[in-house]
Amino acid sequence: MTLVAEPIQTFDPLSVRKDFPILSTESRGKPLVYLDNGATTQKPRSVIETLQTYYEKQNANIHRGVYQLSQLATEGYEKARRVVQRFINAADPAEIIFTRGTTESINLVANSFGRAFLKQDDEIVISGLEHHSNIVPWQMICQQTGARLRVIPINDRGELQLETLSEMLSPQVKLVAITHLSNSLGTVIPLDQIIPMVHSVGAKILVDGAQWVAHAPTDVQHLGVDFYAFSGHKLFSPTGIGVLYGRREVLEKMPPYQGGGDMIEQVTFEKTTYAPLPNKFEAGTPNIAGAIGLARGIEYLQNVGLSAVRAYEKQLHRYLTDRVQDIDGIRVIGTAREKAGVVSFVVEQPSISHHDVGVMLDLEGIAVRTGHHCCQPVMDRFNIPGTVRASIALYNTRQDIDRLAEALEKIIAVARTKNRTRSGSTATTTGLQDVRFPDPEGDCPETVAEELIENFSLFDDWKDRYQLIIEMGEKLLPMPVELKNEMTRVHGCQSTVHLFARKRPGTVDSLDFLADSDAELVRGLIAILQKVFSGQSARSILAFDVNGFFRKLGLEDHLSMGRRNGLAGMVERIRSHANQILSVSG
Ligand code: 7TS
Repeated sequence: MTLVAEPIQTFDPLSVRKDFPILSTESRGKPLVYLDNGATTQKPRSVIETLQTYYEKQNANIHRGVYQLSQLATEGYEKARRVVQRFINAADPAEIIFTRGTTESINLVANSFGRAFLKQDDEIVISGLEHHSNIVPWQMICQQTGARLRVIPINDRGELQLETLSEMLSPQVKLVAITHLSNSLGTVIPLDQIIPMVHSVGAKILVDGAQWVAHAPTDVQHLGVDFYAFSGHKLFSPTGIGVLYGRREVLEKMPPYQGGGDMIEQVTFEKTTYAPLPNKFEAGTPNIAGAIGLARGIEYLQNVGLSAVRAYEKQLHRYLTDRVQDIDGIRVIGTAREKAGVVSFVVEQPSISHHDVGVMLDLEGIAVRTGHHCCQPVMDRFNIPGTVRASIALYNTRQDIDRLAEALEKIIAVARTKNRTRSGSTATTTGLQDVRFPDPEGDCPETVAEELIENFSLFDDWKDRYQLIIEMGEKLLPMPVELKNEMTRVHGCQSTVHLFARKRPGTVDSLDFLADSDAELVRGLIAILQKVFSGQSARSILAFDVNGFFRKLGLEDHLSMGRRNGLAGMVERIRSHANQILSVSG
């Protein structure tokens, strides 16, 4: 698609897709379906080329060189500020502060506004929908100042309870920090109702626009916000660049957040005076290429036309919601009347952990996010550990959603068939003597490990190795429910994991263990650990090079960081039992 001066009001998603090189690549041997735009968006060719051109032809530090290159870079950076200003309709470019992203923008306000205006017993109000980055900075500043953090609750649909907000608001409230669009549930917040309420008690309002800005036009003056934060990478632009908009009158009264170069007027050892806005808040060399790339990303979106994007995505979101909720066995989490961008759900019948669904979708070339989405309080509110989340952008199509729905239907159908044939891992028992533990598979962990490595080496493709792990998990010996308690729970895993170990009867220092998880992949990993360790002597378990073994199986490269941490947690638990056995047996 070529860039045009006037926004086009209808657009063809297939033509838009051609502007994003990554969308024509494959993942796991299948055409990529990218539905994780809430985490980050893909970049159009114009943004990628802008970065390259900047580094090839314009790179220099800004605001300081007398030479032409530095002036070019400075012009590009300051032009980017004006592009952002117009994008959100700020009154003045000085109200646009470049940051690393939403997280840094919020931390800036929490620290600077907090230090200037918060005291004991003041109140900060946030909502039950917030991302951790709009919770933790406020908790930290409350601890430092003695202010209190209060939370607007959400209802079963995932909407804010505005009646409670109106009860909470009092002159003690100094700031309300709230998302514009929830990243975990897709709820759109009725800012037009909230902002006048907040201002009526003299409080300031910060809006976290991380999820919103790519989906619809934003006008900070019309909204009447005091602060508005967003990230470039969720807006078709590079990572490491973001924006804090602040009303000039408020920013003027706030002290700098960080000290350093480019934010001063004059420095002596006795006293420093600060530069005017926006430099006061931009200490050090900023992300110059990032800012220029962000301006290009915004221009791209403006050329497509945000109103057209909004209209198209509304239909697409409706289609996504309908397709997902029509699948038997799936429950959509978050059913607010006004939603955008995101559809979150759990697979309940049969119950399949969000992580397993994500891994199985990945094998079909479909990228979604799974987990708590950095919104643990939202998950707690719905009493679930996490969800599967599909989040759309302007380049997604009905075909993408059809691929997702078809893959989900297949995953559920396969799980139902397996459940019918599975012996059941929730066996109960009356005493430990009835419980079956696996017998050792070899003389020592090394021999079993070698055999496993050989089996795995028959499969080059991770997809086949993954299948092998899942099949091993299916043969796991059942762990009685009585053994699944807080004592046997292994924390630090994304899924629920229990591990019970004991000295193997009739041996000097061998270890037996049983473990189970609600996640299929983890059951497979448990089976691997069991083959290598169960029935082996504590000494040989402690001597075994487990990391080398995982590397050779290919686990290091293919497991997510969370899964690797969980696996390390299980190994740690096994090793600590081995140590205990040794200390008792002397
Ligand atoms: N606020 C919201 C509402 C977000 O969704 C995110 C990131 C942030 C703040 C933090 O943005 P950052 O750019 O500073 O990291 N949300 C997500 C997500 O939903 N999946 O990955 C990141």
